[in-house]
Amino acid sequence: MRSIILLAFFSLYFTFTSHAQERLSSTINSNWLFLKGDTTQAGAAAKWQPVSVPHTWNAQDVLDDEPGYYRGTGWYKKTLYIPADWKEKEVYLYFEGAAQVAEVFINGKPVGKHIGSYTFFSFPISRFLKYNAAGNTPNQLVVKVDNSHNKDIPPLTGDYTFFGGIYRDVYLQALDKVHFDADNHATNGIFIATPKVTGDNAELRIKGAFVNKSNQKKKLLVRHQLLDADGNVFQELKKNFSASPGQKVSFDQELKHIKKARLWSVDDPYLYRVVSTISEAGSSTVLDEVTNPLGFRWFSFDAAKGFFLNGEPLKLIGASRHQDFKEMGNALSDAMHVRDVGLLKAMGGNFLRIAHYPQDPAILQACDRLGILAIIETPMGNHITETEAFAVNAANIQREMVRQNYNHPSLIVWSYMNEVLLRPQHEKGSERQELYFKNVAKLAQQLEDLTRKEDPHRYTLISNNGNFDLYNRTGLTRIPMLVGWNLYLGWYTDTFEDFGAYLDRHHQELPDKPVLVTEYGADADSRLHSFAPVRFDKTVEYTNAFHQAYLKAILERPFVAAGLIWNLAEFSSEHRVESTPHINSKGILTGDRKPKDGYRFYQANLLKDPYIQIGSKEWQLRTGFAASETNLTCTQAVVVFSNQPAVSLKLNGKLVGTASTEQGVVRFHVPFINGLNRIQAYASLDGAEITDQTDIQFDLLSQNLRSNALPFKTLHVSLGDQRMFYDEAAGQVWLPEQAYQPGSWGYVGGKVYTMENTTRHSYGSDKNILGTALDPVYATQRTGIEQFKLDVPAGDYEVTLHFAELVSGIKKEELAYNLGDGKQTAEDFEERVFDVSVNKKRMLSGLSNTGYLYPERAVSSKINVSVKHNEGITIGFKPLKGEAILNGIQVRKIR
Ligand code: GCB
Ligand code: CA
Repeated sequence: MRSIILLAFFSLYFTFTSHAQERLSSTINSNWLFLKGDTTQAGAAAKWQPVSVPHTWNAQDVLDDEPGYYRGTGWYKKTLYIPADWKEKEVYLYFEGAAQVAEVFINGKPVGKHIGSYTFFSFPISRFLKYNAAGNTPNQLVVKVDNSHNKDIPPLTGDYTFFGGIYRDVYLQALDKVHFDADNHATNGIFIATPKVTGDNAELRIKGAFVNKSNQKKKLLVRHQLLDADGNVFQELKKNFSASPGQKVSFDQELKHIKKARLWSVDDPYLYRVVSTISEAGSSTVLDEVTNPLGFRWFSFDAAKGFFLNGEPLKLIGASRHQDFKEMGNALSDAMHVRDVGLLKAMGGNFLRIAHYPQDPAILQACDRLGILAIIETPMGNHITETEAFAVNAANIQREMVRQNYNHPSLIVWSYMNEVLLRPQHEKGSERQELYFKNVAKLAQQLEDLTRKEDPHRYTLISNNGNFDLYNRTGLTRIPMLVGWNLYLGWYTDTFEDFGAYLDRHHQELPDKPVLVTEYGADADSRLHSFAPVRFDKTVEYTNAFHQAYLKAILERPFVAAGLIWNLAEFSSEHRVESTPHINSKGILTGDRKPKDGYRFYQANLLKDPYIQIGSKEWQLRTGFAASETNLTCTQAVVVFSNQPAVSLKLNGKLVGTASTEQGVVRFHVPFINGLNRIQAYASLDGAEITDQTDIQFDLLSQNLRSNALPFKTLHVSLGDQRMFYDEAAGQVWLPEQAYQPGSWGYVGGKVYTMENTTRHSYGSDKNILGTALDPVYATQRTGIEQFKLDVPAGDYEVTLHFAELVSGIKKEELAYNLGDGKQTAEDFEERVFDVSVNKKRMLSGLSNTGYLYPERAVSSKINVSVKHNEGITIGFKPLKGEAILNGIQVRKIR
C-alpha cells in the first residue's frame, strides 16, 4: 500500500519537474478514508473505511426495502504529499461536487466551506501546506460533509434522493504564481461568448482575469488561440498587460468579423477550442494555460413558431436526466455520465434537461461534442424558505451554475425553480399565503435579474406543474423568458387528450411566451403488462399509449418549442412507495440503462437511419390460455417499433402478417404456441432488409384444469388485478384474476380493492409493501372474497396464499408525487379477522390485522393439499370480523 502511494507520488513529481511551466491538475480520488457519523465519533478510536471517490454513503440505503436514508455527517480524510518545489506554486483543491455542505481542513486548520450539493468549488491551500523535505512530509486533508436537511439550502424537498458524500472527482492543482483567475467560483477564469453569429460572420468576446501572485511587477502577454478540430490555428487574439505584485487584471477582448467559421449544430457539432495562455512578454515560456470549448451557433425561441437553431426551425425533443444509477446512488464515473448523453443521442434526441440540478462536467462536455442542446437548472423545487439565508444561498448557487457552465456551446437555457408552487406554504387562501406567493415571485425576479446580468446571451426558464391559474396569477409565467410546463394529464390527473388543450390554453392566454413541455411521462414497470391498459396500472402498454398521445400533440403544435420526456432513466426517489418502491419508473431506460418500450418508440419516431425493434423484448416468458382443446395456440399482441412504412412479422418462420406503421408502431396478433416462439420482424427497403428477432417462451395453459392436451402444472394469480406480472427471477408469470367457472378456476365473491381517501388514482394500493419484491401482487387484492376454487385433477398440490393488509390512501391534501411516509397507524383501518379453510379443513385460524397481518407487509402461507378424486381445491374464507382478503395465490402440482 505504502509503496503504491510512493510510486504515485514520484510519478507526479517527475511529471511536474519536466514541464515546469504548465498548470498541473490531477485527480486525488484514490485512497481516502471515510467515517459515517458526527464529530465525536471522528476521534482516534473511530473505524474509518477505505474508500475512493466518487463516493456516496447512501449507496447501501437504496438497496433495502425500508423507507428513509441517512442524512447527516460523513468525514473523509486523506494524506497529501506536496513536492518541495510547489512552494513556488499556488496550490488548489478542486471539488466537482460534495453533497451538500462541505468543510475542508488541512493539518487541522479550516480551509473553507461550500454550500450546495451540485456545483463545483475550490480553495487555495498553499498557506496550509507542509512541503516535502528530504522524504515525504504528510499533510492531513479532512473533509466534513453533511447532507442533513437544512431549511436555508435548496433543494428542500423533491422527488429524488439527496445522496450525501464526495460524489464527484477531487483534483489537486498547482498553478504558477501568474495564472488565470482561479478564485472565481471554481471556474478557469475565462468566459467566452459569441454575441453575434450569422451564416458568414461571427463575433467573439473573451472576458476574464488573471492574477500576478509573484513579488515582481510583470509584463505579460495574454493570448487566445482558436484552434479548429484539427488543431490548426483559426484565429488569434492577444494583448499585453503589466501587472504589479498581487494584482488581479481583468480583460475583455473581442474579435469581430470572423469569416467562414464552421457552425455548430445538432447534426454537425463542430467544435473549436480556445487555448488561452499567459506568458512573460518576449519569452516563449508559458506560465499558465487553459482550454475551453467554442461553438459558433445562434438560436432563438419564438412564441408562435417554436425554436430555431442557426436560422432553421428545430423541434427540440429529448429527456430530462438525473445523475444516479441503479444501486449505485450518485457516485458515478465520468464514463457513466457520458454514456447517458450518448443514449439520448442514439434515441434520436436533440435536447437534454439537466434536471433538477447541475451535474458532472462530463455531461455538458458530451453535449458539446455529440450535438445535444441543453437546459441546466438549479436545485430549487416545490417550495422556498422565506429567509434571507435561503435567498443568498439560492443566488450563490445560481451564480456558480452560470459561471461554471458558461462556455458550453450546447447550453442554451438557464433555469431555476421547478414547480416551486407545488407545495404552497401557509393556510390556503390566507393573506399569509398571498404574501408567500409574493415572496416566491420576488426571489424569482432576483434570480432572473442575476442570471440576465451574468449572461445576456442565453434564455431563462422556470418550469411549473400544471396549475395554470396559480403560476399565472403569481407572476411566475411572466418573470422568465421561457415558460416550461411539467404536464402529467392522463397520469396524475385527467386524460392524456387534455394535454393538447392545456398547451392551446397557454398559446391563447400567453401568446408572447415561448412554451416548452419541460416534463411529461408515466410510470412503466417493465414487469407489468396488460391488453386493456388503464391509467396508473404502470403497465408498459399504458405508458406506450401515453407517449404516443403526447409526442403527437407536441409535434402537431409548431408553437411548442420542446418536449422533454420525464425521464431518460429510472431514478432513485427514496420516498416513492409504489410498484417499484424507492424508484421513479418513468424512465424510458431502466436504472441500469436497458431500453424500455418508451425508448424504442422514440427511436422509431426520431431516427433517420432504418430502424426496427420488437417491443417488450425483456418479457421473455409469457403465459396464456389455449383457444380450445384442439387449437393449442394463444393469440397475444406483439408490438414492433420501426421508422419504415410497413413491417412484416414471422412466427417460427411463418408469416403472421404485414402491416403499416402508425407513429412508428405496429401491433401484431401472434398465435403463440407452447414452448419456443421465435419472432422475426422485418421491413424491406429497396432491395435490402432490416430485421429484428427475439425468442419468447410461452407456457400454454388450459382453462380446463383437467385437460389432457395441456395437463395442469402451476398457476399464479394476482387477485384484484387485471395485469400480467413477469417475475423474471422465479421464471413465473402472474395472471389476472377471473371469476370461477366450473371445470376451471377463479374467485367467488368479493370486490377489487381500491384505495379510498385519496385524490389520486392508484392501481390497488400505491404503498410500498414491505418484505417482498412482488409489490404488484401484494398491492392488489380481492376484498370480501368467499372462495377460491380450482377444479384440478387428483394429486398432491402446494397452495401458497399471499396476503397484505392494505390501508387507506394518502391524505387528500398531499400532492401528486409526495406519497407520504408509508407509515400507518391502527386508527387508519378497521379490524378484520378471518379463517381460511382448504377443502373444508380449517388451515389458518383467526388471521387478523392486529395479529399476523401487519399493515402493508407481505404475509404468505404455504399449504399442502392432497386431492383424492374429483373434489378439486376449494379455499374457503370465513370472516369473523370485517371482510376476508386475498392478494395472490399460487398452486403447484407436486405429483
Ligand atoms: C414532477 C417533478 C419531478 C417528478 C415528476 C414525477 O413534476 O418535477 O421531479 O419526479 O414530476 O415523476 O412525478
Ligand atoms: Ca394481487
